[in-house]
Amino acid sequence: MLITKLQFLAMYFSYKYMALKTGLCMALLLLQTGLSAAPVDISTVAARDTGSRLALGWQHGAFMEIFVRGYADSNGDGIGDLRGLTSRLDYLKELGVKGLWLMPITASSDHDHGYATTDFRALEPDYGTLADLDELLKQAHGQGIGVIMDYVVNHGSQSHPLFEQSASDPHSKYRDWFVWQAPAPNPAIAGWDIWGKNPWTATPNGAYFGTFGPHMPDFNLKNPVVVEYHKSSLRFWLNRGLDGFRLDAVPHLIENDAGRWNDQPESRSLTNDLRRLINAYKQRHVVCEATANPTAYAAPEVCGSAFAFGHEQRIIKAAQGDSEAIKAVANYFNTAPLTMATMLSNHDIFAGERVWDQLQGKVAAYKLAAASYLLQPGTPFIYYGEEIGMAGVKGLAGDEPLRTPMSWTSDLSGFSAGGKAFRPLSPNAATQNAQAQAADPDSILNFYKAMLKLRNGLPAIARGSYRAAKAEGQTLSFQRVLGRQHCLVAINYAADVQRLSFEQLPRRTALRAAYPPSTTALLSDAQGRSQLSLPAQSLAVYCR
Ligand SMILES: [Ca+2]
Ligand SMILES: [Ca+2]
Repeated sequence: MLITKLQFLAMYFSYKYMALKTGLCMALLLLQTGLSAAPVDISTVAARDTGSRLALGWQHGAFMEIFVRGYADSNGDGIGDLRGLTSRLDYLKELGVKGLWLMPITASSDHDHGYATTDFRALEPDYGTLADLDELLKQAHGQGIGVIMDYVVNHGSQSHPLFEQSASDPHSKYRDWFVWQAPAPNPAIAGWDIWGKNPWTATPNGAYFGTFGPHMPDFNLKNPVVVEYHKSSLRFWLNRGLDGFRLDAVPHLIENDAGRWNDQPESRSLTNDLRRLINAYKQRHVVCEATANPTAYAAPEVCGSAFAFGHEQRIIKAAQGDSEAIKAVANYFNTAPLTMATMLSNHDIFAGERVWDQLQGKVAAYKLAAASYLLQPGTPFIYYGEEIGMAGVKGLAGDEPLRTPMSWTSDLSGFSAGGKAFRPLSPNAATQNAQAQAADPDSILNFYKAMLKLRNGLPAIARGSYRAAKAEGQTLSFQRVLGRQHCLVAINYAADVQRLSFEQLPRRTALRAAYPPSTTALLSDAQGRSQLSLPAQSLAVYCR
């Protein structure tokens, strides 16, 4: 363990301070040759579950997806960090979230999104120390909030020390940790094509495979030693008290050949192995990114939960009054597992721009989009800043417009003690910032609070069944039932008043208004039917 830390520090400082590079690298070499240890910790880690302080079922509450780099900077260097995040737990608690998903916080070569991992058991130095993580977990658990983090099983960074060894020496003992072939397969003959690209990269020592490009080489997950390494790395974090993982890109874990690279049975089976390892610890949560087949990966015998890709686009269209999309939103949970992880958008541009930009800042539609997924089944994942209507930053490349500093205030003073940031603040920070929104009772932030209060106060909304879904014109209604609790959610997406009718309610019952506050109950008749007029672009929730 000491050796690993020394080696990590040596690598880190050699990166940071070029002048010291030669001397420290020699020290590193001496350590390696003298003790023949791996350049990163690959030792076996046994499970040591210290239990959980979280309430049973905490993972049925809403999560916040957080890009730590963009959340809150505690030391004035312009980069968000773990201490900054810890200082904002009061805000998250008051909002009503029950879980945090941290985008990768492990050491990476990209020094940005973090998906190009260089050490699966070390933190990104810019984010802080393991002691900072322990403190975050302690304080989050004290607030009843669980913390899961991204874990990338499929690939490492091109500058992961073990990949570097496997690349520089075909006889390296780490060669079989990655997917090598010599000579490189000819894509014209072999037929390799992943999203229009050849996944093989030729080098003087053979060609390696990278689903997501040359900078992120795939691990060879047919090698049991590699699988054990990742399992031990998952245990490393679980043993510290982490509450689970968001497993990245799981349909890409294992490839068989050019025609069989996506969502292979072996990938599902390995995903299930990892889920079982995590769920063997008390009160942990796992969610998978499985764009290939989200509902299949949400099955209990695969990942248990997976992001509902596609549903977010339907909700955004429904919020704009598209009646076909409203039908699709109504029908989704008639077949999809109730354990789907839902969202309006995330850190990837393929899942859409910031909601504010997609809805052109139309606040009424924005609130209905939020209500649609926060009141439907599934575990909602709010993307940081979504709850205040943060806009993307125009003119940045790729996914960067979505990954900007949180607009705590109208300027950068809320994000960083130093008043600076690694990326520009959102263009609408003057109005759409947490401070201003908290003070405005009609703000998007206060609407999110109200919706999460419903979720947290009504078990039927958080984890009840889904029934009587009905889309009519530009209106939607559905019912959520758990035990004796029976809730009706009715949404009018239209620009004028609409009369909605309902069936399958409890018979001859007065359902009290849960939202908006009202003293008038909704009465059902002897057949369990009722009617209601809803103002333009509004919603109502009634419960027995
Ligand atoms: Ca910082
Ligand atoms: Ca793979």
